[in-house]
Amino acid sequence: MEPPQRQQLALLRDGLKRMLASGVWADRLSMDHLADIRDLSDLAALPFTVKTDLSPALSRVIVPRRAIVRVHASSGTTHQPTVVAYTAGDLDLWARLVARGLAAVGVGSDSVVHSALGYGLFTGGLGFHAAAESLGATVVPASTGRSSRHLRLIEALSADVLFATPSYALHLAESVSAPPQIRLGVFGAEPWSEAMRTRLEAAWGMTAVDTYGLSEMIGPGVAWECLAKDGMHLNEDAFLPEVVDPVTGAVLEDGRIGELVLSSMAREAMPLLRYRTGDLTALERGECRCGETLVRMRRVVGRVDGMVVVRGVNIYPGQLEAAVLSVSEARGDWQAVVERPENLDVLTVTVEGAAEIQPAVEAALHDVLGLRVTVVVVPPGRVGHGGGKRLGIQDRR
Ligand code: DLL
Repeated sequence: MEPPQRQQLALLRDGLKRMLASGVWADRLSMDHLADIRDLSDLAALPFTVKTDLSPALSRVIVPRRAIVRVHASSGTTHQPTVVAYTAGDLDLWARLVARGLAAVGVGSDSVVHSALGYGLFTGGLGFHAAAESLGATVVPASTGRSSRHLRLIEALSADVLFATPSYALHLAESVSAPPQIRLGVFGAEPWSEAMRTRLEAAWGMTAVDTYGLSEMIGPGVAWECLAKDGMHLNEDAFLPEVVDPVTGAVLEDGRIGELVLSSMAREAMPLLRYRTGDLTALERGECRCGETLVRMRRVVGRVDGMVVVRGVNIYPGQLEAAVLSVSEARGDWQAVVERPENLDVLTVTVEGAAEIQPAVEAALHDVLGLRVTVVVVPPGRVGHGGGKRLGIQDRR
């Protein structure tokens, strides 16, 4: 067995032992489960954890209350927010895992980082903040909202790195004729496409990289893209990844797209076994061009629950985004709603731009989806962006 696999097996067994000793998981796990684990592949025989297993709030914390130093919550766009807890050791691990990805793309003591991620219950702001500070960077905790202030601050403080959701970064760039130059953008927290990367890089004159995480695991810091931009390196020394068939739960081989399942056995306060993330991606092994050997996860293509079926066609938000952005005159802010007046599904996509682009956007959407879509073009600034995550396709049927 390869040494990293041996480490992962030790991590799994240790995490499971702590979960069992706490009694918190007695309804789901027993000593038999621990005895069954002889090899990493035995992970597949253990039960899954789903979002509803994590309520009521803090019921799955396996350390005494006095060991908890912080709580955060998932953004909860599709469900109730889930509260997650951290010990001091978890915060330290978190900063190290996020810092690993930031260091790989050159964030260090010479960097001035403008963080337009939300500070608060959302893990993005504080999670990235601690990591960038630990690398010695100068961090501007600008948080979300007030676009003009962001642009003024970036200019005044000569920031060279931007942390934001990709949709908000594009919104900021498009709210002025010439945004300040930024060297590097570190983006995540919502699905985004290669078309969006191209747009962002052109708008800011930057290199844009992807980063992935979720509150239930720790927040950002699960996986990070290096400058080779060839998939995100998954921090396997803290999270054990699997990709499963979303319907049957069977583990899929590397390269196949399915639901990402993660086990956070290095966590102290709230380790989770085989957590169903709901995110669709594929895993790939082998050395990256940057020399890193951690398993890579592909760009998230959507969520298991983010798909809407319109007149029998499965549609993911990422497809809409790619189609809208393929029309160069269309701006990056868009909204999509499905309704069912008179028993017929109608998908309406609202985009910002000049009225003349309407037929081009309609054609691009028809091309990508194979479906007629109603396109409404509104003047720039009407769709708007508060700085948080972009909502998916709203289903009002
Ligand atoms: O969004 C953590 C984060 C903050 C990641 C900042 C990256 C940057 P939650 O609010 O719990 O945590 O939302 C987690 O967001 O299950 C995915 O559906 C989605 N998501 C996060 N990163 C990406 C990404 C943070 N790079 C949920 N691409 C996850 C696509 C992402 N989706």
